[in-house]
Amino acid sequence: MSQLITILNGPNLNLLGKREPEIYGHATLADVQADCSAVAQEFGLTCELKQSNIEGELVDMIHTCRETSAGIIINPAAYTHTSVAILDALNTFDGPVLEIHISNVHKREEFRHHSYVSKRADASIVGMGVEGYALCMRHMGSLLAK
Ligand code: CA2
Repeated sequence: MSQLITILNGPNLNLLGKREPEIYGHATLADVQADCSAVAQEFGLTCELKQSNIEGELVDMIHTCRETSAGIIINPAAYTHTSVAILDALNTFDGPVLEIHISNVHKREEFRHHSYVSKRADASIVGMGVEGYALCMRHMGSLLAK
């Protein structure tokens, strides 16, 4: 059976493509899922995309990944900058963790410059728009092939 990659998305990302296109672009999470599935297929992987606006639900999703998933791609959204709980949960996961931010958080407000998740992530992509998700999937493919 092929390995599963889970793509986790934090608060407000359900609005992707529907609000603030000047920052986050026009693509929706459904588009992200389609792009990532195509790349996953190239590597013989499968992927699922999940989103929650609730911190504890994201923690539960990460715990589920311990049983189901070979790797995690995560955009924790605002929880990036605040959540020790999500960092602690990611630290219980053994596989690769890749962090993605659609916008270039380093060009934005000071409070977006720090990421708790970066303390666990094996690599991060910021500022490449939604294309960053598919790039993470490609990197995941090469990491898992090693
Ligand atoms: O750039 C990113 O991907 C962020 O993780 C997005 C978060 C923000 O808090 C982080 O600092 C950087 C915000 C997600 C909000 O998503 C929306 C999408 C469309 C419309 C409105 C909000």
